[in-house]
Amino acid sequence: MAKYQDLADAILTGDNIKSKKITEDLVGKKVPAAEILNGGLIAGMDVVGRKFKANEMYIPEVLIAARAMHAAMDILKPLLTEAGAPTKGTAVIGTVQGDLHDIGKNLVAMMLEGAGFTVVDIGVDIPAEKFVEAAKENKADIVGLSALLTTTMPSMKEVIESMRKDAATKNVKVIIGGAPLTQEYADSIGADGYAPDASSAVDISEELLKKA
Ligand code: B1M
Repeated sequence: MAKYQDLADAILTGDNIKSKKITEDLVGKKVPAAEILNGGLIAGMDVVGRKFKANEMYIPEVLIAARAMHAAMDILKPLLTEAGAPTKGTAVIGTVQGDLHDIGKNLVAMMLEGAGFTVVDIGVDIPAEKFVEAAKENKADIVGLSALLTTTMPSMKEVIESMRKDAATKNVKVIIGGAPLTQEYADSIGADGYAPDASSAVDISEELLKKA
């Protein structure tokens, strides 16, 4: 029987055919989906995240690893939902209003998913009220905002203000990221966290939920 390490290696090398095949094999052998997720997928994505942070892996390789992870997740998702497998938390993520850049946001979504979060990606050009709505609907623990344009950064403040005004979302943690952003900007608009890159977004989300 294929081992978890083989699955983690398939993710790391971006081999989507192998990751699908190994996952099918493990599922066929009645290995619980949550074990496959933790032992293989999350373990593999953890290495991807660390290598990306250390500049030992680059964006195209990370995207290929993501494809291999998604090939396996397609098999596991229905089983995990059936089994009610615990997740680290639910993250709603989107690019703010007026902004169509989504490559960075997709990387963050994929890293969070790979780390064991349930991710609800609500897309690009998302107005404040949609973030609030999605946070409520999905009982989000984290809301992630991405912006790549200096002109759309102020939309992040609007989202945070709208969330803080609503009793159902006022305590939800908000993290922000995107090339023009800084920790100072995050502090100035009342965000709970700022992540300069996708793997830091995972670290910060985990830290924030530990403190909550
Ligand atoms: Co645009 N664009 N673009 N563009 N574009 C930039 C951002 C720009 C810097 C290019 C430049 O002029 N040098 C510039 C912004 C200037 C500014 O605001 N100061 C710019 C501009 C001006 C524009 C248009 C206005 C151009 C025009 O039409 N005149 C227009 C705006 C459209 C709109 O959004 N309304 C536009 C359009 C586009 C394309 C559609 C052509 C395309 C986007 C395609 C897509 O995303 N599907 C595009 C692209 C590709 C870029 C560049 C070249 C690359 C962006 C990217 O994907 N980087 C960019 C120049 C550049 O950055 N070199 C540029 C790779 C990505 C992995 O990095 O998104 O930073 P990044 O994400 C990182 C981190 O920032 C962080 O993690 C990621 C991974 O490590 N991160 C988060 C991101 N989101 C996070 C969220 C988090 C945490 C971390 O928590 C939730």
